[in-house]
Amino acid sequence: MNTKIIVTLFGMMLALALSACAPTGISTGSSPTDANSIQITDVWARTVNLGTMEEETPTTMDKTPDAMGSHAGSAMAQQNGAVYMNIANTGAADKLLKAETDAANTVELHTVVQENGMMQMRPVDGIDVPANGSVQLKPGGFHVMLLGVNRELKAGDKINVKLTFDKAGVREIQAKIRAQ
Ligand SMILES: [Cu+2]
Repeated sequence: MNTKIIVTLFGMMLALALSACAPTGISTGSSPTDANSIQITDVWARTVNLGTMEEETPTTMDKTPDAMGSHAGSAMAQQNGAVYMNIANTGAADKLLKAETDAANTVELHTVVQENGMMQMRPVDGIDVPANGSVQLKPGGFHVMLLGVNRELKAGDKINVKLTFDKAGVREIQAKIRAQ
């Protein structure tokens, strides 16, 4: 315990001494400039209909609410959505750890895996953003899962999304609602 503190203190003193010598400082991997190395673009979220049957529903052939109890029930059940985006990184490897939005009760980070010929969603503890690379959140792959969407998400609307990265910290972005 004591040696740990001493080593840490020594490390801090060494870092201070070195940064005093070099005006630009040392790249520690957690410097504030890391926030600038993450660029988030093409942020969009799927439209979510909260079960109110609107006149604009294009296909009525596949949905007959009164014919099936499950459909009638699903109108009452929670509606889920997803947010997609491209995350580019010009710096060291980073990781998206958390996503939040007030448009859903619960927000998770998901991936899609193929199991026994079925595509299944799985929660992940984070989404790696490679150094000097990018990761795309897209249908059929990584996505921000919105569980229990609490308002109608219509095409053209926007929702606020807060992302927390391991190194870049918190980024607040807006997702535009799109049909696909
Ligand atoms: Cu999902």
